[in-house]
Amino acid sequence: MNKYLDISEEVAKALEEGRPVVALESTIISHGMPYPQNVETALRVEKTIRENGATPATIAVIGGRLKAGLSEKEIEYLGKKGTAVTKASRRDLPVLVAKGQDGATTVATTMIIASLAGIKVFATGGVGGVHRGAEVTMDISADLEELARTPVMVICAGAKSILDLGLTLEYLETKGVPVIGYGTEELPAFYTRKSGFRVDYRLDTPEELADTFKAKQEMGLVGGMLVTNPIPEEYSMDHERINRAIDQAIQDAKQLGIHGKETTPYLLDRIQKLTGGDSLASNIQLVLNNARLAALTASALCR
Ligand code: PSU
Ligand code: MN
Repeated sequence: MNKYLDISEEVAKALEEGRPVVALESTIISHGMPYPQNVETALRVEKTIRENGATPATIAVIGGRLKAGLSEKEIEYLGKKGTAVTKASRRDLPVLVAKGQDGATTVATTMIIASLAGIKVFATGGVGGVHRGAEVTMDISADLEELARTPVMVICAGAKSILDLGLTLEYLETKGVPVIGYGTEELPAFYTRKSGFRVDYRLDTPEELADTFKAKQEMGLVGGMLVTNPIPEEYSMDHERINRAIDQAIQDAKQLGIHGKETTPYLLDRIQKLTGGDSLASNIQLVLNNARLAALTASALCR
């Protein structure tokens, strides 16, 4: 085992016995939602995974240790600290580990640590991507590069239109990352089920997801797979309304000179405020929906 990695007792036991485990990220807790909804959601997500037959492994860096499986206390700690915790992507890990510091893991770093621990399925809300205007800023999330190199299946609700969805799909195609629509031919846009962009393939069952991932791995093709699972109809938002909030948030970010790693957390927070919390309610529901699918898929992979 990697000398910097700590696997919790519960997660280690499940892995040893060949039982399904689902990884969860912690930037969504510290930077993706406000306290206390962030902690409540993180614990509800873990519960949902258990109810669907798998073991949750929330991932973070605590005191310089890579953690696969957090206690309730550790989740509460990260949630309360919020944006005071370092948002940790691939480039941040060396310094955090060497200095013994804390970090909330993004999709990229959660994939790295999940892979070190031997966890193959990871559920979250949204992934990073190519930002609008990236042809000038070059702001492309390290999440995409991680999907190209690290063997973890990431189950998300598609990508928000804070990103350039078309360029994000092009980037993933270049990097050889399969983008799967779960029960849909259309890329879901996080808060809504439709985006106007097509996914590469539609798959309809957890077994099909598991078979596809297995085939990719057994052929020796490096990298992960992105599963986009549309938000349930009853929780999806009105297109016009959410897109107006997103456009406004992007304009505000520009005016304030927000850039780099602050961009995504700023936009998420601004959108939540502009929609009077409705987007947060949708966000929570889509994460629970992804957790359910991830648990079923991890179970299928174990069979
Ligand atoms: N998108 C969301 N919610 C999130 C994030 C993205 O809808 O919480 C977080 C995830 O942790 C993702 C990260 O990995 O933001 C991407 O940040 P960046 O664009 O700086 O790579
Ligand atoms: Mn960025």
